[in-house]
Amino acid sequence: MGDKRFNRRNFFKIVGAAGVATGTAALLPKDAIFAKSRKEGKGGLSQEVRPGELDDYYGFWSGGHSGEVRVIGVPSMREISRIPVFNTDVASGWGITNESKALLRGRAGGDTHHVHGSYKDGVYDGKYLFVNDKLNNRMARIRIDYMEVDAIVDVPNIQGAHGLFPQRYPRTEWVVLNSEFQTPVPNDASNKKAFDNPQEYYGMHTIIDAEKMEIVCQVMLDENCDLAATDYQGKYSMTTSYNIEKGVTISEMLASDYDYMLVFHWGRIKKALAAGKYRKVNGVKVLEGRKGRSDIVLRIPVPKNPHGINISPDGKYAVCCGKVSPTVTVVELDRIDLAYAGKIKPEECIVAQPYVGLGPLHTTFDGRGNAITSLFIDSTNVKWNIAKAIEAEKKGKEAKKENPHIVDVLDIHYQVGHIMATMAETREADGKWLVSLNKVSKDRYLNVGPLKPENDQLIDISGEKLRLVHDSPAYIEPHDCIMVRRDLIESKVKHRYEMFDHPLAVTKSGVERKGKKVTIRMTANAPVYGLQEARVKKGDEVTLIVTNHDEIVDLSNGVAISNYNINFVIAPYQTKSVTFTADRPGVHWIYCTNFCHALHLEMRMRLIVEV
Ligand code: K7E
Ligand code: CA
Repeated sequence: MGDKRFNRRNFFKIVGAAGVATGTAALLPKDAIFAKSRKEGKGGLSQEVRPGELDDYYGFWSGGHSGEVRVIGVPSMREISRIPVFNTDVASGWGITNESKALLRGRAGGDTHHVHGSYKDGVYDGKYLFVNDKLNNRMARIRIDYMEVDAIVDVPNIQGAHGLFPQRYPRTEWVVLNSEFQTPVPNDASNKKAFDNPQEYYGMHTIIDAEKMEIVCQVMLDENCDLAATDYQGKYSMTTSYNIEKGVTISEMLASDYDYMLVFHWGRIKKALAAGKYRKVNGVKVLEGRKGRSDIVLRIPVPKNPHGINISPDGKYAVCCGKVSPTVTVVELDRIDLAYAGKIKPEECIVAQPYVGLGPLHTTFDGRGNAITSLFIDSTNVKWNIAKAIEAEKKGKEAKKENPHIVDVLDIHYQVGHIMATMAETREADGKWLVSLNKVSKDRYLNVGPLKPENDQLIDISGEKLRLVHDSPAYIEPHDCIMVRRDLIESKVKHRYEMFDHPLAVTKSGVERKGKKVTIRMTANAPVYGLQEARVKKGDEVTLIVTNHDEIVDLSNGVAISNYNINFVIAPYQTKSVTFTADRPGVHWIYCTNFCHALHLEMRMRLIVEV
């Protein structure tokens, strides 16, 4: 149990009893953490995480049209935290502070679908997470040490920024981001001739530099790009395309009997860039990728309107989900070299097309040669064996009839989109847990009105059969997730900020006036701010900068200005700032919103706005 004096509850008692003086926090060790690892149950996987124990995996969930990312403990399925990304979060102040506003550049709102981590040698390196914004066409990077967004890149020339995947090998230098919607390029008044001519709408496969968070280039296509993947060799990225027709209505998008899996040749892309074979559109290098005009894109025909594309953890196969076809298409990645060399036809990269059921959307892997595919229409997860599917394909029609590849089918509740197994998008897929991100929960929870939660179901995949263990409600609407072994993340995550990484970190409180601009600088040490009052004049442009000087783990302060709709939280050693116009005269209490101390309620000061 460790030293009882030092747990958080006792900390409040001690500090409370010690009085209001600042610096009482120093009575405590800086990193007093006593939680334990979970004990594994007997006879299969146990989901139980007892009080005081920690989960085995960090789950990173996209938040869909909530615009955020969520951190879920697996296997408990407890929501541990939320990382605001493209949204406004009034609890933490994301979208309210100057720091977050600078990253959001005036657009707080988003639609996150795909969260993926940065890699080294095909396994997460614990540095970054990347996430798309389908609404405003950008990509954010979250630094894992603070679990906070540190960069957002706006991507011009695309719409429906959807499939996203980082380079897996040798390390993440590039991240690819797809445009699901074709548009005119450029898409502005200069090109209004194209508005009514969908044949002049194009898709883009965008490549982003993961460190610089700048666009490397875009590959222009007639097709749209839906989901994205990268291989385990650093040679190719892939996407599915469901609108090779350039349709603008559903029936037009379904007109062709087939669509494509597109494969992008990174070596040739680098060559084309070096040779200057691009034009610049809105400041971005755009490479020619259209059919018949370029050798950097390979088009593998697949049954019409495919959706997910996932790479098996051994790096051998890409699995493309049929969506409107009840099959998945298995592409052997080694054959792509041959197809690029013109030795085989693109369709000869396909080594199996097994039946899986109705509405296959996404596939994940157990690392033991099995794939698990989500079936939206059937409302099932189907486990199937990749080698058996390939073998049956070789033997021919009769062998395929028996569906020898299917291992198990599990009913889920209901209408599943993505599924993901633990570590499945890495070389170290461990085949323990599967999460089925179901779009519909219907009757699985207490009725909360017409808008119901999603239903994330936890499934034990350690045995032959898929075993449903837990239902977990999720607020609208996660699309995808990854589950990362705890050891790859935990040691990277910090308990406090580096105070002076923030150029405005405050060490001395005070008020400074330059004309009509007033800067209020103050420290926060629970339970006091560094100032008891600040006086400004009506109409002043006020910048408030606050630094939390408490080094105690988990001792965060809030800063809220009454009637000014300003509210944010500062974690240990963190600095945040806000700028506002003092347009409401009077006495306005600035108070701490985040419970910090026995005298938390007394942690307040006056902002006096004089006329
Ligand atoms: Cu299938 Cu946006 Cu990955 Cu939703 S996407 S389910
Ligand atoms: Ca189509």
